[in-house]
Amino acid sequence: MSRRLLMVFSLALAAGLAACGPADRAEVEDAADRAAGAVSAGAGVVDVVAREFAFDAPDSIPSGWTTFRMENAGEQEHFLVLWRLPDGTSFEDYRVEVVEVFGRVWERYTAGEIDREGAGRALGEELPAWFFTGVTPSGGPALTEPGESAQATVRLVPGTYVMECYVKTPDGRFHSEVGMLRQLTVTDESTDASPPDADVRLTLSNYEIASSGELAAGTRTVAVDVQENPEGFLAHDINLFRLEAGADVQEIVDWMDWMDLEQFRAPAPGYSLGGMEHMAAGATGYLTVRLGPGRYAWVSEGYGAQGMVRTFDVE
Ligand SMILES: [Cu+2]
Repeated sequence: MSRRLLMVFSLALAAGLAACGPADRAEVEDAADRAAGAVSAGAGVVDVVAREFAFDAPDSIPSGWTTFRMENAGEQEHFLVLWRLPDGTSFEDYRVEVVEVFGRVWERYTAGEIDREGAGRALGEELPAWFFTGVTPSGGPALTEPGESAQATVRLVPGTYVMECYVKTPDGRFHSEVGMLRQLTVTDESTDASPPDADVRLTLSNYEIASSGELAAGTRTVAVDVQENPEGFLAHDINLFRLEAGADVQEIVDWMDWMDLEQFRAPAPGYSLGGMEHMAAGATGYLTVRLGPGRYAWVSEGYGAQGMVRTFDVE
């Protein structure tokens, strides 16, 4: 079953969302960060504030290499995944043909009228074909703890995109359903920005996370290459967690299963530090993160149980 199904629902949509200007980042980065490759404000940088329950973000941005800096100003975990809609499909089409249909199926599932398998089957039958074949998962900053910021650099082609977070509230409502679903237009004008240099590369395949090397403490940039994606609709992503003493990686893997009615509800059982949201096969994105000494885990949403988990230590 796909995660992309999630991009779905949310009748609440962008209607109530106010667009705010970029956050004031003057205080944010220190000299060490800049030396280590963090971006400065300017062309190709988009500041987004995530909170309960909205993205404060621009409505329109240039295409090309783009760095999203997402600050989580809320009290629950949030992420920002970008879905590019097929040409000729509008955000309103998406709302009516995908969001509303998903909402009705999910209602039957939560009411116990259908089980998990039945819900998956119903979604496969009732969502439009373009949803499965025409939507391009385009990355974005992954799961991020309240009070933290995450930085992800992706290459965007012009088009109409959906920005979404579908973490669930403690009582089980998808964030996208209560406001974290928003349209983003990517224009023909290009940022002319270049991708950052990477310290380490992660390669995502079915079903493995391969790493080109070790990460040291400091501000580091990780390239994420999606080599292949499974059949169906759930493309690979990667989420970074810092493991506090006593943390159970299996508990995090179990939690990252949005189709389970009890899982994927804030708060997560680990300290989330961003990552790279779902991307199409062949795509590369870059995440930049500040690492202190400690134990960490990369976890792929939905595929941790198939082996897409990797723990590592930073000295
Ligand atoms: Cu959220």
